[in-house]
Amino acid sequence: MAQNGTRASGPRCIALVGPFQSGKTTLLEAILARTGAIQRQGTVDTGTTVGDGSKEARHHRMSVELSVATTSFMGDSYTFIDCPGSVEFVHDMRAALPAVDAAVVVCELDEKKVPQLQLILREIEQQNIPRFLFVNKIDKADSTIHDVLLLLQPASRNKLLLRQIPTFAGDLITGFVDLALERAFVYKEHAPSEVIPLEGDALDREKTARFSMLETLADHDDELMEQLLEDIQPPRDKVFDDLSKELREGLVCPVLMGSATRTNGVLRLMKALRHESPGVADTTKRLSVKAGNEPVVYVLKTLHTAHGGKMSIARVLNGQVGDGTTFITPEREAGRVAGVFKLLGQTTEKRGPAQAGETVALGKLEHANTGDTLTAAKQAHPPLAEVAPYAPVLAIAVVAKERKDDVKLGQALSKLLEEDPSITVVHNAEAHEVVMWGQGEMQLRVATERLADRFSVATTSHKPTVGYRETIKRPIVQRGRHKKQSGGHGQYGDVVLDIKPLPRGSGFTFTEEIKGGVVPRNYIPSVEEGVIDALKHGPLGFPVVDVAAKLIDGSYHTVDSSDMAFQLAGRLAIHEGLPQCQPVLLEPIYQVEIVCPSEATAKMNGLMSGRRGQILGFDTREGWNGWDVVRVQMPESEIGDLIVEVRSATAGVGSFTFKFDHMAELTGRTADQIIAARKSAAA
Ligand SMILES: Nc1nc2c(ncn2[C@@H]2O[C@H](COP(=O)(O)OP(=O)(O)O)[C@@H](O)[C@H]2O)c(=O)[nH]1
Ligand SMILES: [Mg+2]
Repeated sequence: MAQNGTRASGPRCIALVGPFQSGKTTLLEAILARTGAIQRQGTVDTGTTVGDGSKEARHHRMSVELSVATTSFMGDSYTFIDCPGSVEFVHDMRAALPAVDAAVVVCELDEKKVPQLQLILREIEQQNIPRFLFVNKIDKADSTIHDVLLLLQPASRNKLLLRQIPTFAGDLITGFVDLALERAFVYKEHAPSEVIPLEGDALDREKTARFSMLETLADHDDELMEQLLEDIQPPRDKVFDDLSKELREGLVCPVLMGSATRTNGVLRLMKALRHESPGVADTTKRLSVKAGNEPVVYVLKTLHTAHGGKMSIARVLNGQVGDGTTFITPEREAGRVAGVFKLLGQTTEKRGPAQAGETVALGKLEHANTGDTLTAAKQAHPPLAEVAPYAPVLAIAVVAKERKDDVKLGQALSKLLEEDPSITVVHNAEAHEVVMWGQGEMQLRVATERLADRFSVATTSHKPTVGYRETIKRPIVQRGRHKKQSGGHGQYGDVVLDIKPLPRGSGFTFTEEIKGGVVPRNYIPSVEEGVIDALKHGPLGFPVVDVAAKLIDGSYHTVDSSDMAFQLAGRLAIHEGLPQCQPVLLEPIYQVEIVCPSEATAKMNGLMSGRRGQILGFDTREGWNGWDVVRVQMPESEIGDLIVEVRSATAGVGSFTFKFDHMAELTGRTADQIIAARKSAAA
């Protein structure tokens, strides 16, 4: 084949991305088998693939973190990053994308999966990553494949360009025609496809399809446009050059096809990557890596392995990295490399220094995090990319099964967060809970499994405590007298409080109007302390808010009065007064913004009415063809597992963000149940 003049050289780093279950892990396996990195092609169903090698991934039969494997093809090194497709694990992909030269977006010809494809493409578009589409599972497709572009184009912001068309025997797809090469191939199972003559019906279809491919390319190439208008056949090299150039510039997204399970179309994909994919030189330009001799690397993933300790999977973008290379970031010293490893899934192999373009695991960089830009230069390199995780949508409270593991749990959690920055941990001091926030049920389940398997901390989990409060609806003037006469020294404190409800959101105020020193000045702060303490548990069992307490009267005893006695008197007044003030439960109400494909918008209505939600309005989602935004108000307790239902109503793609809005009174049966539950928990 003619060599393309602008072909990138050196090691490549390619992301395999796409909807859940589209066949990325299987495709990686096929690539590794085809390029000779492994002897036998394993399968996901038997748990024998290089990707998904972790205990959790095998257990759930799905990718729950990215897998990295390096192979070589025709003298060049290629590292593939197999990214999980589930939205819950999307941060792994987002954080890895800056490092790659190109992405292969694996998809299926399934209308139901188009929104998921759109979601993934959006991430790639936002980071300007050159991308190919690989239409997988072609062995299952039928003749409707003619409509590939019709089905998939709406998901993509740039123009899809069909590079191959299938050939049929009856309804079965038996091979393909490569429109750039103008050659026909028949698929052979687990063997390279065979070239066959291009003739008959296939030739006619090839002519039409090739013309439309060239037309798409000509949109950005005037010379080609003229050639097409004058019916001149452009030279093959020019077509390849254009394909490569327009791919790099993000103008088009070439579409290839095949079957990962049968290793069909895999060699073509590798050749397309070899000839058309950008290399590290383009990527350093895209990321604005400063030229120089010093090493610059981007950390795309952090792992804590059972044996090797901490590993930072990193792409070398400039210079050379070896044992002993000492890195800094703009904020800190990141550590000193102890071991450079080649990765093949879970297998690590120690190797020599890594050159620009290579993707390797670096050992023992104690203070390097996912997303860091590291350099060994004296001056830190500005961050090449900043990928903030999405705000979490689901929380669980985690408790170590054994009390003695409390400290270990804290340490394990911090390692877990290093591995997956899309999880956050919040300590709820009021409820004495460690609350783990994440992107979905599966992610949190896997997180607790990792705590047990990898960090040896067994935990249990439960729903986090909702931030209920209570307040009062009526005022009262209440006396609180603490008096004890036992033997010698007695205790005496006596106060009268004017207790009043305050408007919602005011919190708490304490004032005094003591005349004639009936309560001596020095005891007044103690009264306030006692009141504050008593308000921590109101008559319904919750912290009391939106109350004013004014100290208006009282009495004291020259010998028996003390700070303690006045504190107790203050508490007593609250304890005895509040039950008579018509206490009422307050629950936190949140403003929730749900995003979903428009077909699912109507379902959100039903979802809300079942969850005491109130719809505030609908809108089309800006910049998202076929998506809506639904704004609702909803109690915190109902948001708990909302994501589970939103996802199931939207084939996994819907999501939401939320923020606290206000506290609202809650009465009736729901309130009674909450109060009863609190009482029995306290008992
Ligand atoms: N028929 C068919 N099934 C495939 C193909 N590629 C993958 N699969 C199956 O699709 C399922 C999901 O594959 P997997 O590689 O785990 O998808 P991932 O979630 O994208 O990594 C598995 O059951 C695979 O065996 C293919 O080309 N043809
Ligand atoms: Mg996978």
